[in-house]
Parts: sequence; structure tokens; C-alpha cells
Amino acid sequence: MKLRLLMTGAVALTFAVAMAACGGEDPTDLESEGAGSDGSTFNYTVVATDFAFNVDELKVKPGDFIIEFDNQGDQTHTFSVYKDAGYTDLAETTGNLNGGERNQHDFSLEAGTYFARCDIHPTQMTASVVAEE
Ligand SMILES: [Cu+2]
Repeated sequence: MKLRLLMTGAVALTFAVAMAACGGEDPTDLESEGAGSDGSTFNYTVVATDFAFNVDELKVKPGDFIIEFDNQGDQTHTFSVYKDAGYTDLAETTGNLNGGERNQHDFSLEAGTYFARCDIHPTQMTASVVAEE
């Protein structure tokens, strides 16, 4: 008895054309730090792209401050600051921020060195945060 295998050669491929993410890039001025609008709180800007932060080491003053998290990538990212290199003791996080969005978050850190990462891309996106006067 003979087995015959018939293959149909027609394979339809459909391509989902991803919409090109927001056309042009804004020549945005990236302020890494400065006095807040109320004059007392320092603001720091962290920019995420796919898949990196714009800083390897973010220097901040201890105490209360504002992190402006600017996600210029397409993916969702976080900027999460941990007290330990094993990333088990979370100090502060921006939470999830969708691609193309920007948000501000109240942070409070005592003096010290911290370990930051994106919780969604923990091996690709890391940085350190140093809080010192
Ligand atoms: Cu990420």
C-alpha cells in the first residue's frame, strides 16, 4: 500500500503592518535636574527607550523629590528603585508607563546607593541611583 502525501503550496501570509510610532522625534530638552515649580522640590527626569534608560547613574538629593518618567519607547516600562542588588527590597517605583507617555511620581529616598531597573525588562534596563547631599 502506498501513501501519498499531498502538499498544497499555497501559504497565505498576512503581514500586520505595525503603525510607525509617532513620526518625528521632538527635540525635547532633557533636564536632568532642577528646582521644582514650588521652589523646594527637585525634579529629575528619567527617559526610557526600548530598551534602556538615558542614565547609568542618577544622582539625587536625599529626601522627597519628583521623578518625571518619560517613556519614549513603544514598550511599557517602569523605573523601579530597589535598596538591594538582588532587587527584592523595593524603595520606589513609577509603576507601569505605556510607550509614548510621560508621568511624574513622588519619590522619597534616604541617602545611599540604590539599584534601579525596569521590572518588565529587568536584565536589559538597569541603572543605579545615588542619593547624597
Ligand atoms: Cu522596560
